[in-house]
Amino acid sequence: MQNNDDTRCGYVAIVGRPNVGKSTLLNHILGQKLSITSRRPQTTRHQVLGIKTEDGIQTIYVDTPGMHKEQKKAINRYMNRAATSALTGVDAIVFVVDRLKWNHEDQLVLDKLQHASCPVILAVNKVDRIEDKAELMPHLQELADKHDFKAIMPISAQHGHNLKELETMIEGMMPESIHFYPEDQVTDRSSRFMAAELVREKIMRQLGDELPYEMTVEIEEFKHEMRPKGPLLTISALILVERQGQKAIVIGDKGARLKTIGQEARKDMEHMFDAKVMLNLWVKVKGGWSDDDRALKSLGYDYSK
Ligand SMILES: Nc1nc2c(ncn2[C@@H]2O[C@H](COP(=O)(O)OP(=O)(O)OP(=O)(O)O)[C@@H](O)[C@H]2O)c(=O)[nH]1
Ligand SMILES: [Mg+2]
Repeated sequence: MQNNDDTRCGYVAIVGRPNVGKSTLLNHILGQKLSITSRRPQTTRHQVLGIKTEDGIQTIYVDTPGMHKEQKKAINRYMNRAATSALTGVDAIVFVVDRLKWNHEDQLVLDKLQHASCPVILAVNKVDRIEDKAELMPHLQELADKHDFKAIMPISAQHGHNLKELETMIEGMMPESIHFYPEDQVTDRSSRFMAAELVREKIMRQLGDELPYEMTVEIEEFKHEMRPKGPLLTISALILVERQGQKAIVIGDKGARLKTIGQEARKDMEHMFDAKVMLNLWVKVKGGWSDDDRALKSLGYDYSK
């Protein structure tokens, strides 16, 4: 921890509806993969901190689940709550939207932001995919009329467009303060959490449209050993689904899909943990977990966080 009067430190919430590119933005700013991403909405389920300390400024980014209207299940209520709770106690908010598409869920997020007591930057993401650039300017003007944004910035989280400018603006908003985290810490999440998320990401990416949203991953074993050739991690993960049919989908023909999921997750884990990884995956049916508060809690969906 630093104790210098010149240091600055603060929190920045990254919010928006599902699939607009919030986690991609966090990862790009941090320069490493901390939060999982996929082309499916509702990929992020928990708050994930990304901590960046540079030139005496510590910026603590809070990635959040996409806010959405559908609240039928306990897990959806959990996700919306995890997103909304990030709006309080932060020094800045980055509200991410997808190009020129403004829908009722963007409006839902904006309604929540009206109560925020800190400045809001609107980041119009995925501009790399706008074909007719002439459409952008009038749209930005329309967005400007919706709220008193501190700034409206067209960005591409994936290609890095305008991200330096965005970061500089955010850093300028961080208050004078001692640093809350050691300089080399990049997240608040445990290695077990990261391992579970990487498996979930590969499932989200592999399963495309037949994807069971009703799927979660629990780490049962996470063992670290020193071997003559270097460190070895043995990780056993349980993939929980709601129904038998979903189990068959995750496993795939003769186990082919589960094998690919395992290979891809292991590759990312070896990179993340800088160790050899032995990954064991199992799939189990546990009906009703996604709408059961107690089951959610035991699976790490903790409302107090
Ligand atoms: N072309 C393009 N695609 C992007 C950009 N940013 C994100 N994406 C893609 O958009 C999809 C969603 O990105 P995520 O970062 O997972 O979105 P999210 O807002 O975190 O989504 P949830 O966690 O579900 O709320 C992924 O396929 C990304 O690769 C961008 O700047 N340009
Ligand atoms: Mg996300």
